[in-house]
Amino acid sequence: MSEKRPFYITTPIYYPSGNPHIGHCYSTIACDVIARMKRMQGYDVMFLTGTDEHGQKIEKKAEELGTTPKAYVDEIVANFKKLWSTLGISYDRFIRTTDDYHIESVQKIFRQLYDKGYIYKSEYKGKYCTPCESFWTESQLVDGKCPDCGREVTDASEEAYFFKLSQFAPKLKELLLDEEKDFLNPKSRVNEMINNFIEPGLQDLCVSRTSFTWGIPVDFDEGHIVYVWIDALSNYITALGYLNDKYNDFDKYWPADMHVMAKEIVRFHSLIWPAILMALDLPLPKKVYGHGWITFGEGGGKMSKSKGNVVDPFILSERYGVDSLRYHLLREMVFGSDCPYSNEQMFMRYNSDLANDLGNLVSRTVAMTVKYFDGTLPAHKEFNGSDEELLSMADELPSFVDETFSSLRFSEGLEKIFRVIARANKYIDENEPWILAKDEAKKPRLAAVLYNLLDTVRRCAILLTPVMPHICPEIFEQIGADESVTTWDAASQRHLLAADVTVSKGRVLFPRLDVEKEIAELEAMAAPARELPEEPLKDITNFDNFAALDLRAVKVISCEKVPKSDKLLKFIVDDGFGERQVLSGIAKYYEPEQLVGKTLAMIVNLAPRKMMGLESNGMIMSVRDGDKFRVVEFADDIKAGADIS
Ligand code: ME8
Repeated sequence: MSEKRPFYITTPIYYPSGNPHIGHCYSTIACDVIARMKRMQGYDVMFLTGTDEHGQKIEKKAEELGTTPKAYVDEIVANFKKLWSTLGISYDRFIRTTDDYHIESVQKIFRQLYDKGYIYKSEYKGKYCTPCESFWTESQLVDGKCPDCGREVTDASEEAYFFKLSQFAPKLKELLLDEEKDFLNPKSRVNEMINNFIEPGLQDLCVSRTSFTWGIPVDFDEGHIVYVWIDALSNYITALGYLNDKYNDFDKYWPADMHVMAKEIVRFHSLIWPAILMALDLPLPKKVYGHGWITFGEGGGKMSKSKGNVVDPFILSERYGVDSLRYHLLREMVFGSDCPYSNEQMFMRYNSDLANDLGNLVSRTVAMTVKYFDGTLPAHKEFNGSDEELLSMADELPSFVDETFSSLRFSEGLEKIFRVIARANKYIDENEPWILAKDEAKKPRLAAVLYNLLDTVRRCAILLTPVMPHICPEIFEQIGADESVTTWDAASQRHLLAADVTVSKGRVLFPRLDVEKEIAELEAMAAPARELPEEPLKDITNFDNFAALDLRAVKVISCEKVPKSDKLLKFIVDDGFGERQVLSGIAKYYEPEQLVGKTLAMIVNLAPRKMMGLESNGMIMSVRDGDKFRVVEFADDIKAGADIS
């Protein structure tokens, strides 16, 4: 038996500096589709994803929230995993850069690079963008700001280790221009890398920091932390067991077949990463793909957590189906370009492609098979030349889908599948089964028409399985296709369904959406949730209860702390009729002098109570402000004793 060929595909490892959003979903779904397709094609797939958990940004965020970096990331990583499970992401391995085995390997990698003379110690002076964890030279800044995200950069100067990136410039240029290797796609990124980074002269890269601690320590020089990108990029090999005992798959899966990411981090994957691998004497990944951004809102720009314009993938997949969301993202995004995200566009696409074309084709075909043949087609069928166009269109699909999906050109591949689906719908109208059904002599022709339709659905659904892994099995069930005829190879062959296939009616796969209604509902959900007061509303009472309370404005004559109590203040107030003593538990929020002379609200007819041995005659009213209380006060010209109603 021949060994399965290995196939190794990776997503970027995401920063858990905020919860995952639609942008992260795109890269991850894209990789999932390729991984699923390759598995169907018989490859032994390793699909890796994970989280990039070190660095100053995470350290700061945790500090702001008063927690530890690890506790902070643990929670967000759990959300990433939950989302991947919701979206049916079939990753084989999930790496966290805080995993012990990864830390151990990175320390060894750093030491190897140092021992081999590719890392040296010097002083770093330059600009640093904290959100991007990137160092920049003055000349790389755009209007004095970070060229990636446009934010402020800060001066940084410290003793640091440097990686001799400059030395690799000629080899990197050769790699990028090697047409046969076709290392980086789309090609526009090749020019970008050469013109923006290699031609101006690659600088050596600062690869350690001493100004924060949340990272992997350089194990031979205390106080130095490995630069987060060296830590992060190494994940692609540490996750296979490179320089650790956790896994033992390095020889099997390395070099990676594909690293997938968006354009802003292509620089790290097509320059720094290959240079590190060259320095380590390791083979280079075969392909690097830098797709565009899903953008959101009028200004465009990469949708990110920091801009707050996030569409919730949990809500979308729950309301419209995971497979619809997967389909939409892949169908809309043209590889290499940015793609604005719009719910409206998603609903239109859903209605036209999924509900009208695919859903309708399946339900009409199954319904007619049930209606005209009680669900089981007769063996005797009459095919004719007019069937050829539909069948040959389907013949062309598998190789085209393989080629386009494998190079992240999902929209092209999907468009072609849906052209066949549209052609099949037209084939129904051309053949008018409802007319054929009226004439017993035409039943063999009717059977052939329905069989061609069912078999075309089968072939399309096979190719759609990686994109819609939840719905396609339902389609197979409805059209009576068993496992033996739904393999990837089976998509290339005509007429594999049993000649006497039996269909079974199922649920409506894609119920039509009322676009306006859905948009309104999503908008309502997006409105910020109202923060409810801590105290729930009390039961209704009658007017007499209210009228029984005597509420008055009172003037504070004196105020002092009650000895041995950190809560109580003792007031002497004028209630308009005379002076009285009252206590109030607001000592934590006011210095006594602040309150003298103020006009406050008070319930004056409560029965006297004793607190800390002192009598309190009434209750000063205060209002909750978060976890504090503030007195209810009036303007000075309100007279003592004025009643409140
Ligand atoms: O850069 N459109 O992590 P990150 C499309 N930790 N893709 C998007 C996107 C959008 N609007 N937003 C995010 C990092 N992505 C590093 C990576 S790898 C060794 C280290 C996807 O959380 C896209 O793949 O900022 C992008 O490159 C990645 O998330 C950035 O994720």
